[in-house]
Amino acid sequence: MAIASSGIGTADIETASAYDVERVRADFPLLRQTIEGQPVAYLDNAATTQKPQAVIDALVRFYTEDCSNIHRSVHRLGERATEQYEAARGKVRTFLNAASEREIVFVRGTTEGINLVAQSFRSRLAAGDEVLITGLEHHSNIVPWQLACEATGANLKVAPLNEKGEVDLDAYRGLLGSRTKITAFAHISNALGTVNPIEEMIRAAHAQGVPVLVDGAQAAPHLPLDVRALDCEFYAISGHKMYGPTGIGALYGKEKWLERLPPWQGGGDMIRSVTFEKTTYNELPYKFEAGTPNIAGTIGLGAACDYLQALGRERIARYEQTLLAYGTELLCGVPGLRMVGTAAEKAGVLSFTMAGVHPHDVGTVLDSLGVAVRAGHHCAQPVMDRFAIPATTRASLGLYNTRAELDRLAAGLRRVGEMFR
Ligand code: 7TS
Repeated sequence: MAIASSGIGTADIETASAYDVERVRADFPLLRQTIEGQPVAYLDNAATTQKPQAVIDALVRFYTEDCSNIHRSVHRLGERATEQYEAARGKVRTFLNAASEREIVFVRGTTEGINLVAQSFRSRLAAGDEVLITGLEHHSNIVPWQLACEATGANLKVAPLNEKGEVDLDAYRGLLGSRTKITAFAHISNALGTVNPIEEMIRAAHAQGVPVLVDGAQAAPHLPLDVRALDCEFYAISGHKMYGPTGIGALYGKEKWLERLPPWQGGGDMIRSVTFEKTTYNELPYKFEAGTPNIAGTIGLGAACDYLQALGRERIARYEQTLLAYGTELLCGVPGLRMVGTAAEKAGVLSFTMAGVHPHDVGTVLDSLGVAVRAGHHCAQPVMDRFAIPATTRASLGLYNTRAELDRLAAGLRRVGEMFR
């Protein structure tokens, strides 16, 4: 599934050239905006992505024509809202290739998906047990496990990274053992772009009987996904990083595991019956969906799944790989620039430092040129610590970015170098 960042073959170039990026860009109204007299070069896709008209229309249509609560009203607005909400679940199931819609829980995003598992999993953790993560995790795949460990006396173990920003697989395997109760890792690192060899990591965990949670926040917009082939127990995604709305995401969980885990939030819709003496819970996936959900957002997420499927996820991945190769070469030629994260398998993230210039200054100068990047620790402070730097500047690519935008990025960085010399 991972795509090599080097050695792009002729077939890939042919596929990439068949990809009409200008047509794709026309689907995204925000990209028509100018900043400082230039069209915005939006290179902050790892933080959030822009939305195609089809997603915006789905939100507007819901609020204009179908607004109602779900799973309760007998009137037809309620029926329409429920139908669309559940249709979106089917789209996410297809997007992830899950076996059943019972395995798709709607949540606020990846953060909430991970918190759901970490919280529910407390019932299975005791003093001396271990939770294994890696050194490249986003804070949202660290802190929920720290909270679970604090509450239960379990210990958090961390597999280290090498100089390129790859997980040391031997160390990872060595840390898996009879005490390990669950392991959680990112499919793709937001700070470095590393694509983890998750198939191998899942196999290694399963060989020890350890269930796996994959943080798919950065993979969902970039790679075709198949949770059944991966065989992971849990996979978490965020709508807003895959061209869908904010405040909505999904947690895939194997039915067996979702049945096993207790609910983590109580409220309406997650119950079958309630008395003061005893409450019984609703069937899957509703057991984990307490309260009125983000109905419009869910429908918008379904529209984003449709959009990515129609464009072709394999084609998107190939196109972005050609962009990454182009951008990497350009940036490596900028004087004083050091790339942070040089894994053999990478997705479209260019994280770097510039000698003698603070990343925030780099970001501010680029903004004045209409180039939007992120500067900071990217909610992955342990990654920064590993490379002994406080922050990086990060350009992260999406399916609508172009070589011309990367040219503008590189020209801007040369300008930064001259300004701060
Ligand atoms: N996991 C990874 C790998 C992420 O990149 C992010 C967000 C999250 C989890 C959390 O996702 P959320 O949708 O629940 O917030 N990453 C970033 C980023 O790189 N810049 O801003 C948010």
